[in-house]
Amino acid sequence: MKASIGIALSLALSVALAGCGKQSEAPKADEKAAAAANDAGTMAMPAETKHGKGTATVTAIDTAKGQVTLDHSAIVELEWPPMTMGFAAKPDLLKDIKVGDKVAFELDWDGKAGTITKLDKAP
Ligand SMILES: [Cu+2]
Repeated sequence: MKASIGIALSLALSVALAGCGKQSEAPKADEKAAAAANDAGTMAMPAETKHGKGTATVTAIDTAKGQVTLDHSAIVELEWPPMTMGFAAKPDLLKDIKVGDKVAFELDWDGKAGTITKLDKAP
């Protein structure tokens, strides 16, 4: 019982890792899913949304597109190492933030893209 939960958990974590930032090696299951998705038009594979939080330095902001690039520290909830990557963010969250700011943030990760749900200047 415990072993199978552990295996399921590590599988879920490797999927999350594979989706984060890099797209070098797609697992075979993903290729099949992609082929199936092509057959079904624009249907995407359902993915569980995960929530994570961390700290970062802002490296770029695009309020028009609603995007922010963060040089973030490790995010334990998503098993992510530190890296720089872009996230979607509502313009409202970005209005008091500028490049170079240290921030504390929370995000939703759907397996492919991250959306910032909370963004505050770090004290
Ligand atoms: Cu990342």
